[in-house]
Amino acid sequence: MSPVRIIPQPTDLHAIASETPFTLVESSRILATGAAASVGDLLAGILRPSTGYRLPVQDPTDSDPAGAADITLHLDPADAPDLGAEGYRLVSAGDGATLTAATPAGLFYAVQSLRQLFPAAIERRSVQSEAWQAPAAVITDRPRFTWRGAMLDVARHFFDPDAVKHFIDEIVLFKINVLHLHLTDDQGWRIPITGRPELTGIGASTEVGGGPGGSYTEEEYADIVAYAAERFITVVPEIDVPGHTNAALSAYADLNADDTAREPYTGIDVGFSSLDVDSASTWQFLDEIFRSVAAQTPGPYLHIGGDESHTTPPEQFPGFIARATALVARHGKIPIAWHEAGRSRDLAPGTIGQYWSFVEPQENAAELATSFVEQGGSLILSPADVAYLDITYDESTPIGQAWAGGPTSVRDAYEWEPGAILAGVTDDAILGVEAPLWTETVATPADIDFLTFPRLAAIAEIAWSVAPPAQGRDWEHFSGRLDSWYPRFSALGISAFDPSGVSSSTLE
Ligand code: TNX
Repeated sequence: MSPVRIIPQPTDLHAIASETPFTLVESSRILATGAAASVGDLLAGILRPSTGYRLPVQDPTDSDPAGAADITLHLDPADAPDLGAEGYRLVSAGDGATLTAATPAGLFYAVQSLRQLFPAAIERRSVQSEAWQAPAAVITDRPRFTWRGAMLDVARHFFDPDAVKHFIDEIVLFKINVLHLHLTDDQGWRIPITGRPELTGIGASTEVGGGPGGSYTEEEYADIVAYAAERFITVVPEIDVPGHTNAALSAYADLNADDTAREPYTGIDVGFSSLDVDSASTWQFLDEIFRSVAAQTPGPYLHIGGDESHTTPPEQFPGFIARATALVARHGKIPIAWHEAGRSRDLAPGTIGQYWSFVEPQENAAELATSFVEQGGSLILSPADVAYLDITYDESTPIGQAWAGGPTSVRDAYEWEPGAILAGVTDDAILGVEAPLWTETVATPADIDFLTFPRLAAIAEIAWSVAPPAQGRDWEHFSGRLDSWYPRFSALGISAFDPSGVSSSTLE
């Protein structure tokens, strides 16, 4: 029986080598009721294709008592003090497997750990002949941070709803709970807005390199959001303003100070576009946009970008941000902005900052990020030199960008500490961690997989697992667990970057 290796590392894990493993068999059942039953259905959806077993999801109160081959999902709000809103307990042994949590989200994370206890072939989508054993273990686990994010830029290259759902299926494996969608940029506008058809007309007509672009319909966006929510992922829509707006400026002439529509843009430069921040048309436009995006998005957040607005008059930028965050708040959402927006000292209350400078803050980034905390907000940390998924891994990486102190190895992505970046900003002001995938060089789902994995596994461990001891994270321990993940990536059909060639060995 292989040792217990889970990513992200659980808070407390005891493998019991002397105990009989849990074994899933033809007659196994999933026992769950109420809200636990929908998590049970998701678990059944993972286990049925490879085992070929029926695995009925049954209500334990009107079924035979749990047997040695059954998996029980137990929801008990009384566990909240111990397990928190997202924690869980998992016991796997010869007399059965039991997953316990105070919330359905906690049960869902227990499921993500349980699937890693089975042989990698459990992830295949066709029937395999395997002994479906999970080693005997007791796990008690809860996350360090409540924000464990991944960002997908669907503006530079458009990714259709199936590709986004596929990405969701992949990121939940590592207990990610936020999907930030970068929906608008110079190269394309991807979300429909009532009364503004040209945003998803001219504005969506292209992408980097001149491909066809595209956009979601309202139904498709709603479907992505619902698919994410069923998997305990909050979708955070980003409408990047006042810079990164060429697509909008190409769609509506009156957004430009000279009343002339811009040409659609298919290059990869940043920082050249800006809304005309003082015009009535701009504020009418933003009111319609934020109203519509807020109405289409059930989650509490709306990201307004605010990065790299190099052609916005610097003296007008802080006032723009103050007004834009207030407008988002008026439409009922919590504003989020990249750290440059900390130039405003008049942010809407509770505005969240997203830090994207380096682990060693560059220029005045530390001051700008800290401004959010001084104004009562919190921070999401996405240090570009370790957490940007679009940076190359090494000199041989066929896609990706090379700035941000790159290349960024898997080890670089793993060995950093969120609490050590900004002086005075510790866990109470840090909402969490997010890994952005910008897609200037990323055109296909396979490209997404290659740059995202395995680095997202490293970032997810930083977001989930408890603060490391003073001597730092244990890279050897992580990389051992990661090596054992390659058969799983392969069973899942994820072509992850594999620096040490483990995927072609027989390692299990
Ligand atoms: C910077 S970091 C950007 C993006 C680019 C990315 C490329 C930030 C908030 N903006 O517009 O896509 O670099 O790595």
